[in-house]
Amino acid sequence: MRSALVDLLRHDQYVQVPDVIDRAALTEITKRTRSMLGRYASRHQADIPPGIPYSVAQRMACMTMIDDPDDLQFPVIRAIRESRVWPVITGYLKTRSILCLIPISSVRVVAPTEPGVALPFHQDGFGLPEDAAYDMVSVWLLLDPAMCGPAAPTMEFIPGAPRRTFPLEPNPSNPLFKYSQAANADIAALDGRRTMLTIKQGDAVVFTRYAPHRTVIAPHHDTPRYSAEVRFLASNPQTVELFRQRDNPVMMFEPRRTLAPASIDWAASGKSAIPMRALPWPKRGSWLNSWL
Ligand SMILES: O=C(O)CCC(=O)C(=O)O
Repeated sequence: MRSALVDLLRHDQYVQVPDVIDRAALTEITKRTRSMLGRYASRHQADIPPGIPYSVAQRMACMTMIDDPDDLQFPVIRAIRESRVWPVITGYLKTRSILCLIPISSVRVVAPTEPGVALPFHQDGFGLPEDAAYDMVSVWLLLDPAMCGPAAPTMEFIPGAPRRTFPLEPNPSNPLFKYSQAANADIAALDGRRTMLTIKQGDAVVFTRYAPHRTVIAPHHDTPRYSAEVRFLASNPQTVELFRQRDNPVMMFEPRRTLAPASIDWAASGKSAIPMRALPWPKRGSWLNSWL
């Protein structure tokens, strides 16, 4: 089925989709996210136990930390799977076999008092081979507050960017992001199109690996913003092999079954293949009850 949202995503490299997560899921995910980020946010990176996928520099934590590692239920990913954004993902990637890349799916807090955590312009596909098989879509969800843009930090995008990965900026504005900041010259060439987003709680911004985007913390912002970002690729022989070689835990969605990592031993990551299990997928919405 042809979809206007998919067409827009192809054209602009990003699209806003309203009302993606329902209130109950949103409330619970936000509660867990706040508590998890609160545990680490005041620490220094050196204090974070080894093997925990947490970046103090960016105030972000890998998605699996939302759950007890013994019972990986992936509530944010499930909520997306059951939402109106799913057909946008499958439509854009042209397949119903989808893979979610867990290590770069995260929750994050951006506080107006910490301009150092603002990511400069970057594209998310810089760590992937430049080939159509590795196209990627991110689903970014606003968890809290009710809106970002007016009073809370937001994001800026450049619509209609070319489908290529820009080189890295040789003089990054913040050395923390020297491995991700897109070259200023490439951004400047598209400068006139910069668009600052106003995003409602529960809305998603869906964007491709080529969409240049950055965090915006403005002087008038006075409210911290909590968000989640989840990355999806087509599940095909190339992506499966790449992430197997990298020992990256993935979640796999096929038309009739869902596979998730059976456990994630982050400390041992890179040493062994990650075991998978079929995820029980009860009727729409009912998993939330057991998880709440
Ligand atoms: O949340 C932000 O401000 C930046 C997020 C981002 O760059 C991403 O999800 O790729």
